[in-house]
Amino acid sequence: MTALEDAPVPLSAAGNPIGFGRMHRKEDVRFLRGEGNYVDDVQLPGMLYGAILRSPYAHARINGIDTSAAEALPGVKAVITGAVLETLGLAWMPTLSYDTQAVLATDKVRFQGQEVAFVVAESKYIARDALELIDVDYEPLPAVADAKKALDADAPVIRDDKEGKTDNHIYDWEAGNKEETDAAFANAEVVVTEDILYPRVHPAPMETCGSVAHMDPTTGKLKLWTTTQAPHAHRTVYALVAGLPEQNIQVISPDIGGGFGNKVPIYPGYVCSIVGSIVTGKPVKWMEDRAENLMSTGFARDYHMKVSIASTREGKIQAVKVDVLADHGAFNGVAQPTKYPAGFFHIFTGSYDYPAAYCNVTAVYTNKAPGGVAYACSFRITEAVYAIERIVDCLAAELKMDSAELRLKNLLRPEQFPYTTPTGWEYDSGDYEKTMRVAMDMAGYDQLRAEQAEKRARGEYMGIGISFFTEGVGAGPRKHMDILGLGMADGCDLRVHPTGKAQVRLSVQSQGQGHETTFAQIVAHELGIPPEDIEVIHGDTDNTPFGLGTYGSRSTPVSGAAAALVARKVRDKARLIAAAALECAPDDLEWELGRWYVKGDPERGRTIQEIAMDAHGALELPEGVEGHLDAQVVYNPPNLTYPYGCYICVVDVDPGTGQVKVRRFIAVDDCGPRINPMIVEGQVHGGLADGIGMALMELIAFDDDGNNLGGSFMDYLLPTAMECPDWELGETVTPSPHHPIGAKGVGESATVGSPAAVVNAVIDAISPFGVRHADMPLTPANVWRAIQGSPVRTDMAVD
Ligand code: MCN
Ligand code: CUN
Repeated sequence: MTALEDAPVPLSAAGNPIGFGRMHRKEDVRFLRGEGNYVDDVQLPGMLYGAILRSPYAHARINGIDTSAAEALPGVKAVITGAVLETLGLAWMPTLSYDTQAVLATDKVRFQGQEVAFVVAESKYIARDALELIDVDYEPLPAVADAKKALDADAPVIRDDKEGKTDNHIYDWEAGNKEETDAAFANAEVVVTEDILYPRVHPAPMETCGSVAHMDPTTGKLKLWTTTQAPHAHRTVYALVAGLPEQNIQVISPDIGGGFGNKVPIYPGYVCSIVGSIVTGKPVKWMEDRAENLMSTGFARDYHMKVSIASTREGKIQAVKVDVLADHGAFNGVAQPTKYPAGFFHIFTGSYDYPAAYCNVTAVYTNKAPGGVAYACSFRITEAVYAIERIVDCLAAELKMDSAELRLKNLLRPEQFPYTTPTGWEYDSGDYEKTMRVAMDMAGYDQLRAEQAEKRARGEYMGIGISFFTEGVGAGPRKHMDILGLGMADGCDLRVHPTGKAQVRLSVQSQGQGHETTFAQIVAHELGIPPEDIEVIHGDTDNTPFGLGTYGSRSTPVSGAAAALVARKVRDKARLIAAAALECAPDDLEWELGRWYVKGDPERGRTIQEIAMDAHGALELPEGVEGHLDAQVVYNPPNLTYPYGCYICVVDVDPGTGQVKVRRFIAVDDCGPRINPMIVEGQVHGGLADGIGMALMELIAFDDDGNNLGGSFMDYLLPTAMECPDWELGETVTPSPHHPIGAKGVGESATVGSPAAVVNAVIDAISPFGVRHADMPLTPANVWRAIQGSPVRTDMAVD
């Protein structure tokens, strides 16, 4: 491993920064050699294979299920239906949320791809063959895939399993101050309103979801290798919902090939693999294929937003309101750990200074797969950022004002922090204008506008789009968040071995974010032990302290704080031991990276490695100091952290074909101090690609009968290097005041912030055709339609 040149801290013998700085990822040694250990790599003696029979209909009554032919197929060990689950007391899904969902459908199927039966067989091929032999007597029912139509009086009632339910309405919820907002709108000089859709998209991680369950019939211990971002939360939820004894459940999430939120929820397949193992007494592996992943696991967004903004003629924003119709699919199975039904949507007021805001959200059931949140989302902040950044551009168009000027006029000022938003959130720190100026300088904003004007005169359509976003990450203070009553706090254990090498145990779980490297760097930064001497252990409930997992970019804000604090606790203990060894008072000692030394006599000191040996050795330890060099903490975050950034996108649009070329993308992020700038840049690169994908091509589309039109990567388009420019990244550093190392999360920033920049750029490019807004995805056909004055279509994926 070699360090990169600009490491700002002392380097270890291996060339790694002892602390924060660029360092190649420790985990890449195995990933680059193809030696990662994913769930599908788990092989156990006598293992059987499961496959799920899924509904071909979006809505149909089940009049009967005949499994006899499948059971008779040689090699089939069990065929499990909802009726079988009932006898085991495992019929209901732990949805991590407010709804009930059968693991396997019994009365009706309510979305295409819903789980109906589970086959366990000697091979995955036999299991798949057996699915075809299961005879389900379906009686197709009218389906509704459109959120607005789902509220019509004559719409088919999807959730007739809920007693007394006669419509598809789920909830109404509101936040902010309606009276003040209405008053601001009534008195405003300028009001702009736009219908803005954030369409249904999917996280589409590289590794699909799956699990290997082994319920040992002799010990009663369940080992579950599974694609989860939250191993401890899953374990407790299995215990709570299925009544399995928690001490007998071990959840292991080994290497995970990407999560992006897709691996927060519990899926029926996980439960089926457990049941398969209980029934057969053997380990059972279930891995979904790509089509199953795209059609039935947690999708994201599907928010229909009517957004209004009020301002003075000079462009001072006075109020914003958003009226949302939220399509939750057939079950309100949104795996989002906030206490609010619409998640953190009410952080929708963005980065601007205005007094009044109000949102109301109505959620509906449709005959579509459940989910709605996941995909680098911070639980609906994505939708909120998109809404506000789009409507600010619409206001700029109405005022005929430059969109950068309008933003600069309204950004929160540094002296306003900590800032309480009109909907009650406390932003921790920020210097927004500085970040925006850095981005504008990098972009050469004025030259770009001059180039655009010149090109327009020649009939060429270039667009410049800005997005200034504020994220809220680091779930979270208990007042805002829980999972089925579990509060948000992360444990962290640190052990320094006699030879001065260390192990740090985390409750969070990496799916590609590089935790094995960055958490070693945090401990290195606090203790001076080289990062290559620190092993990071995670993803195994038997070997790590309790905590609620990785999502909402919470690992750095919460577990990162825990890691820093546990290292400081070890450092404090080391001081007492060093004082004993040096025969002085602890107060006489001073710390420098990796060493306690005597004030005024720097030659006399003990390195952390020497202290580790003393702690385990024959040294007479001072009164009250136990042996060994280790510590534990549980970190209870006092607030979210609020990273932010300014993104500028430059596109060229061909008005004849509607083709969009993203020519440049400037991204300036402020996530406080960067533990590993290279990893942060990697996170931003990925998120920017996500943003281009969502803005220009990604869509889970349905026809009127609820048929999913995007079951493969031929129709669900993902961006590749071909669609991405060379990213131009910048940074500003504004520490979080309440975090021990000032760091804010960044894993979702670019996904949250970038779609608006791309869409704003495309709309800016085609604004001469009178276009003020067009919905994502801005495929060539949709851009062309917008130019022709026709609405975009979101009922077709590839178009
Ligand atoms: N980091 C840093 N300095 C900071 C902030 C973060 O060096 N100031 C580093 C962290 O130490 C960590 C990485 O950046 O190695 C991301 O940290 P953080 O922002 O805390 O996010 P999490 O580790 O909690 O990751 C979750 C976040 C989410 S919620 C989604 S969704 C997403 C994302 O991360 N999914 C990803 N990025 C992903 N990246 C990959 N490769 N795969 C996914 O599934
Ligand atoms: Cu919402 S996607 Mo990330 O929080 O796992």
